[in-house]
Amino acid sequence: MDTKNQLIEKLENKTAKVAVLGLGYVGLPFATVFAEAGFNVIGIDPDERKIEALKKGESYIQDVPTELVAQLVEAGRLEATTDFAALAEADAVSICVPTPLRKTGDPDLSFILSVTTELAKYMHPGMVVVLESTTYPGTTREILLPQLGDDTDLVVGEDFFLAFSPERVDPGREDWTTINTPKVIGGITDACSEVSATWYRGALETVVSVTSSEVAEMAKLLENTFRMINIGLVNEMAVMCDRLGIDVWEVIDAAATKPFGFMKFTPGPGLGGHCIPIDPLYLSWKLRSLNYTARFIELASEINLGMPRYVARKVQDALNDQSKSLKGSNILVLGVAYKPDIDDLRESPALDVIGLLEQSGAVVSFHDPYIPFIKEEEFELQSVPDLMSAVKAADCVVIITNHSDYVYAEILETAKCIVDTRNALGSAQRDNPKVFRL
Ligand code: SAJ
Repeated sequence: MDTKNQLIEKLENKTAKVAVLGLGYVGLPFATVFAEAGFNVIGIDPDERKIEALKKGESYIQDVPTELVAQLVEAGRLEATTDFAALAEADAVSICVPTPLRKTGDPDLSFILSVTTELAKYMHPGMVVVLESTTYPGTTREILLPQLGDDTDLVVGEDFFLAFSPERVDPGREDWTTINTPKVIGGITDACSEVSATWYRGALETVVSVTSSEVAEMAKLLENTFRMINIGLVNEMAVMCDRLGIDVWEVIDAAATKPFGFMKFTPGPGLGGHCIPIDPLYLSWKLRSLNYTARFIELASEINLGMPRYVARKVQDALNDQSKSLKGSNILVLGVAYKPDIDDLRESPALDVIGLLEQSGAVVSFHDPYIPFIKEEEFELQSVPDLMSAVKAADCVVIITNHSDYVYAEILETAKCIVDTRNALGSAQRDNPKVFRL
């Protein structure tokens, strides 16, 4: 039996040893799902704290229950190590490392490059490798293949199999999970697509095979660019409606009554998170290298990046209404996580709003039930311990993230004035003189 069919047999009977490189919000759910499905999984991550926690049977990811980790570790289904040498025994490897942006706005592939260099040391015939990290089209073929194939004399599609499958993890979501969210996967060759899809079908409910790794890479970028551009559109609608004296929230609700051909997005203080503000810039960066300007992405990014400043101006208008200046005023920011009811601060526009207000001399504090403190280069702040006394003391309260924990009626009653960037107070406050809305 040839290498491909031997590997397929091990994947189908789940005797294949699975390795997951990177145990963050994508890697740990992936590792537990494949372990639950019956594979023996070893998680590899350079962060000792993560490995120690997992060895003790503890989860550090909101969506992965500690009881599940404990049970899988106890059963010997899930192991964890910082040592990449564990890859020597692996048959199926999933790469789930971060793909952030550099300060320059260019893609930072350093995490992919470092784990690929390690993986190349342990490559052997009969391995399948799948990259999950969001990246520009061509990364799997141009970056991983040379290191995993050419440098090891292994022939892709015969000795080893290489594919891309975009992660679709939405932190905090309970309806769509790693197991039931349809998973797109595409290989360097047809045999790579076949082997990798066989592996994934051993644990995931719906696996959608596409003809190449580039199609899979681009599908993910379309998904998230679609969101980023539509959020940019409604943010610009908010600015235009403000100029026109029209309630943008009522406009959007009215448009959303259309049962077809429309998808509701809402304006906000900017674009946060680990995906939406970042992934599209991987695409525009790649196209620039091909002398093409991805105008929609660049325009939407410009609009979204301008929203924190737009909000800071709203705060200035609200204070001006009380004949107060920004300088010296006490501003309370409510909600700093990048979206409601989660504890993730990555790329949160709240950080930009706070920075801008502080630059104008305002005295800024924040409250967030999920985030106890903020440690940025420009400032460090603790979440205020007593919410309502802080609301009462503030010259202006700014709702940046509309966590469902807040009792907005009480905040409305107590605050001197409120800038509501999420329509958290509802359109009934449209004519309330102390409420300023996007
Ligand atoms: N946002 C708006 N207006 C909107 C929607 C979002 O301002 O109408 C803002 C949010 O406040 C946040 C940012 O955009 O700051 C991103 O929001 P998001 O809802 O897209 O949340 P994410 O970043 O967690 O997106 C994830 C994505 N999942 C993956 O990339 C695997 C995205 O593809 C999902 O569609 C999204 O969750 C989801 O549907 O919740």
